[in-house]
Amino acid sequence: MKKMRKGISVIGVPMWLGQTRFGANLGPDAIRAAGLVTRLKGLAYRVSDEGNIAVGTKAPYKRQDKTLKNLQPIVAASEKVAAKVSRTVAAGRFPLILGGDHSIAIGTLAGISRHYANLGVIWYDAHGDLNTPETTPSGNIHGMPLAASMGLGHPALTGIGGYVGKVKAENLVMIGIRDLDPGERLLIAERKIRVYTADDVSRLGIAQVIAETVDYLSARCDGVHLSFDLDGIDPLEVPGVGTPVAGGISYSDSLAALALLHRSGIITSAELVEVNPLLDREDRTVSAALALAGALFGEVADSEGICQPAAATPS
Ligand code: 6HN
Ligand code: MN
Ligand code: MN
Ligand code: MN
Repeated sequence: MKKMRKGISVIGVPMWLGQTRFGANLGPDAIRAAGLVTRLKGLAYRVSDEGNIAVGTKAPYKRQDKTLKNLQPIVAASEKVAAKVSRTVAAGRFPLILGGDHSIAIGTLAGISRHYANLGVIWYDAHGDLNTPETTPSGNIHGMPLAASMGLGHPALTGIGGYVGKVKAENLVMIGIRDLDPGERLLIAERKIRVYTADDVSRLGIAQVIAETVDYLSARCDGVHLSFDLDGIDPLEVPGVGTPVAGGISYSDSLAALALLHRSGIITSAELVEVNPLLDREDRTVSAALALAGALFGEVADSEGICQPAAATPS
């Protein structure tokens, strides 16, 4: 299992066409403006801000497939994201991708998985994002990235990066889930995907859920990507997301989850998605994204770590 690396590349993907609310495109720059790079540098990482990937920003096209909205600009952006992320991994750096809506995960996983035989994925989200054009209730592609990455859905999406099948069902752990469409439930049951719902987290405690996840993935995977959708957290605490679902994992448990993942050393890439600054005038969501990134890289320490807050797992 590769360890967390010292060089971090921050890559913004200002995509909002995977859903319908303008503003998710402002996520990357809002998180930067709040001080992300300085904060990570303060933890003794070498950080390079790679800027934003140029993505389509046109308002949704009028005449288009109602089950695959804005397919063309999303495909074009995903190829660019995949290429950029792949170069980052090849250079031995940790890719930290800032969204943008969750459709960007199609590109990030395409760029990352080619470097691993068995990429593990932690999908922290209220939703499954396992829809296909056949099962989608909305036509929004941000509800499809995990299915596409497993090879299910439109060929233009499943084939991003020039290969099909980035994530195997048995290498996936979903955490925070509380809103699934019927087709998604079926898929989870059929493929026996490991799921911890928000209720499971309340019942078991976040420490146990993360401990089980780390044990499970470290036994079978050669790298682990964390795909963190901010709507996994309770929207009463983190309201700036486009598709909020009541309940969810608390903000403090979410920080603890990422601190525990840091400790585990298993995370080799990560993305923070669905931050929409326009839906949160108090900027709590942007602050949360910043604190979550800090926790993932060792900022939030338990009492043992107070004297060595910057102690990162050596690369
Ligand atoms: N996300 N399951 C719903 C859909 O439209 O397919 C919601 C998807 C939300 C996706 O939050 O990344
Ligand atoms: Mn999502
Ligand atoms: Mn692979
Ligand atoms: Mn979600």
